[in-house]
Amino acid sequence: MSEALPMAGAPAQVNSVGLSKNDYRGNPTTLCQGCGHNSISNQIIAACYEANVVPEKIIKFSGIGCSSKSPTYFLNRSFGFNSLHGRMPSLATGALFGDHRIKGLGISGDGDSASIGMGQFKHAMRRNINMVYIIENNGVYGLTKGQFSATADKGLELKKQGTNLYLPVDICMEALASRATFIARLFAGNAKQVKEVLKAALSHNGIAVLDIISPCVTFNNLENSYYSYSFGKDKEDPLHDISFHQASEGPQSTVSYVPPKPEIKLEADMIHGEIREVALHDGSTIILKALDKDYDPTNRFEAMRALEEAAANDWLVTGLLYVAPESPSLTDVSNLVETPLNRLTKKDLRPAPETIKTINDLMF
Ligand SMILES: Cc1ncc(C[n+]2csc(CCOP(=O)(O)OP(=O)(O)O)c2C)c(N)n1
Ligand code: SF4
Ligand SMILES: [Mg+2]
Repeated sequence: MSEALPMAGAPAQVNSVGLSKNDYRGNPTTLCQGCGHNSISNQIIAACYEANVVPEKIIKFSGIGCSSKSPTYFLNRSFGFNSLHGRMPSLATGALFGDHRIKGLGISGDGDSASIGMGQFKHAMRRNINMVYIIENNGVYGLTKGQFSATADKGLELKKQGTNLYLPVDICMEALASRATFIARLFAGNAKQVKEVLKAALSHNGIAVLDIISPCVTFNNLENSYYSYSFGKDKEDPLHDISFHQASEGPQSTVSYVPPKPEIKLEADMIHGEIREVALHDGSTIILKALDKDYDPTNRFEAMRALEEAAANDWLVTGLLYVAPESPSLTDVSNLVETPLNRLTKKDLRPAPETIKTINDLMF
């Protein structure tokens, strides 16, 4: 759907935090034209604008790769840090621990997360750090000229690389095994779905892993590759339709992400039947409607089954695969004081003289 052009001289439309869409943009992209990563950056801008995110409350992280360059192309008002290759999760863990009021937005690649960074990736999951973790997955190391990554299909033949001999790593499967609390597989060519799931992910308290198939138009866009636009378009099998739903639009018939805005009165509009509602921590809700089955995204077994079935049939199963909305995040279980650690002064940290005396008396 194309955006309506603003009228000359008309004030820019603003969201409920008083920002226009331009306030969410970044620098012009330097990636190849048609790269899936650019589509994802555009949806990040749209999702943050529509979800009324305050950019200063987001911190951007990335590793190394074409994908990891992306944070420069959105949210110019947010702080960001480009880590070493594969080291984004540990850097993010430290920073988010330093200020627990901030939400992380991490962009990584399949090379960055599934090859060199796999160990780091898994520990970020089990710690449930408060971050949206996007893997822009194209099956190759785009930045270093298209070598096979750990997610490349077995048997894939690329002109300069020959044949890939190894079985692929499935990022969603790894996330599920590592106890991630929000897992979605998406396709960069399905902009609306990417945007709606991103909005839900931004509301999730804990780690939200988005494995977004993002074709590399330069090094991996063969017709038969899992990571090509043509494969994605032909074989995509959405778990649920996704649309943004306003109460004024009448009875709800599709999957919706509903932001916590007072004017939306969901209850009156919901139809019953094959609808699954998942409440997120900030009061927002995602509602899912299974297309051909009653898909329950809170059921780990069902998520595993959906992934196995898709792999066996060469489907690209997309949508929200799994969510555990009640799981405490790293900062919830860490018994932190209300003031962020990075705002505590020496005075706050120094024990009172009587406390020091008690400790000394115990020791000596
Ligand atoms: C420690 C280290 N090893 C290797 C590299 C070289 N290198 C840079 S980017 C990259 C792979 C990037 O692939 P991916 O994360 O999939 O991103 P893409 O470019 O495909 O988006 C590699 C191997 C590096 N920069 N640092
Ligand atoms: S080389 Fe591939 S991944 Fe890198 S910018 Fe170009 S299309 Fe995108
Ligand atoms: Mg890659």
